Amino acid sequence: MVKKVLIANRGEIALRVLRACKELGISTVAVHSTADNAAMHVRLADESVCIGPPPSRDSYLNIPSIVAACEISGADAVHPGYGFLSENARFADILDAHGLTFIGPTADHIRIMGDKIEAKRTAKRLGIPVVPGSAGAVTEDTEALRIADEIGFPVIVKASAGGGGRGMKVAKTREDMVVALQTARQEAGAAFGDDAVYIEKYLEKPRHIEVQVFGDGAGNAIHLGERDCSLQRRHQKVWEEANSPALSPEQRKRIGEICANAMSELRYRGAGTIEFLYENGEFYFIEMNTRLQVEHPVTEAITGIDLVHEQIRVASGEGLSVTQDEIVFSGHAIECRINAEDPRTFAPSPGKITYYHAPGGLGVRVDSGVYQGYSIPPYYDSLIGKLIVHGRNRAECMMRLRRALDEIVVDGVKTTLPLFRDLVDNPDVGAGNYDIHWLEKYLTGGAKA
Ligand code: MV4
Repeated sequence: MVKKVLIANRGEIALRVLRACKELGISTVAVHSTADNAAMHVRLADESVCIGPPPSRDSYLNIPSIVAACEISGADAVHPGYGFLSENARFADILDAHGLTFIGPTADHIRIMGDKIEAKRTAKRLGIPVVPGSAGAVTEDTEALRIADEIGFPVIVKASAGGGGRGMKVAKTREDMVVALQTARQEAGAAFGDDAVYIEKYLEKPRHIEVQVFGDGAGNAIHLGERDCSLQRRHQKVWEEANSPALSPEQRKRIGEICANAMSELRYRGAGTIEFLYENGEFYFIEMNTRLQVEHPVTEAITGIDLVHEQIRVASGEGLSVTQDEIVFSGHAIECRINAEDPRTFAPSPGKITYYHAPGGLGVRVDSGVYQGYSIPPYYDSLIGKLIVHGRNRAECMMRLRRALDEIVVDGVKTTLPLFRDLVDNPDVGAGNYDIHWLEKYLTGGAKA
């Protein structure tokens, strides 16, 4: 087992990883920018190293500083959390070259999935259903038109180096096609230094359903069910739940097995998330994330499995602690992302938390790095905590969520809590009746009451 883990992240996820390390008897090293001297992860870690000034590029993204922090602290492994360097293949290679363990997949697997064309080609080869579209990159207008005519309009042009909603253009008709292709190409070239684009059938009202997978790198792989992340705004997830209200147990088992078999064949190591659009009973692969995700606690709630423990185990070469047959899915879980933002405009609201009270009770979990008197710095994303609620079924989960939202108090900054108090009482949300566009329509007053 690894002995001393450097946590190359901040905020709630740094604390989340720290807790798993403590449970496993592993020493922890926090790294932090000068804006995070007073952060909870720094206080709770066994050791801490300041790695630079507030801007991420000079601290949490600064690879030489992080490698140096490993050397001075004697850490033998690095957990990257999510965001920052978590999907940086070069970082994984550099750690490897220094004899340090990257708690994540191989650099090669990160690289494959980071290239969306290569990811889709790989998924298809492994038997995962993909969105109909071009076989690879499309360079010629005539070729683009031929493919679009074949699959039918509307189509979407996506940047191969994009992902997470960056670099996409929809063409509703044949007339839009040439402009969509040109703009997508041009924007991709400017944003990513890679202008490769591909074409897909545009799905109009899908849900976003993602499957949690885990591999040991030796061909053993499992799935931990799915999460429904359709409630989002501008590609930022707001509310996630497991199971998806849209799936039957048979559909869950089938897509889960397809994903686990694919990861087994790929000899994937570590945690992964296979993202699908789901429409009219069919799954369509869009991307794979090669990291632990923000919303992983809903999966932990329904399986009882600590995903960070599993990450550390497989990175240490110990193998997974469970087989597929041993996994029992139990009840329902919902996560609300609490952001320090105006609940209507979503404008960031950094500043001092003057009063804080966390909710508690059966089935309630709060993952957060904040405390009363803490000042949220303005330099990073606005996620300040996650409220995760579990119940024996979705109705009980919603009931418990309503109660927990009533208990929690965060004063001094604006938060998204009022939005969740509205959502938990909304009939569509209550019925699980929503797609990826629902929240944005609701926020602009277009959704059914
Ligand atoms: C799509 C799509 C419709 N059809 N692909 C956006 C994020 C990126 N991961 C993929 N995205 C989409 N791809 C096809 N063929 C609609 C979206 C999309 C979306 C997907 C998931 C969650 C929220 C979304 C919001 C807008 C668009």
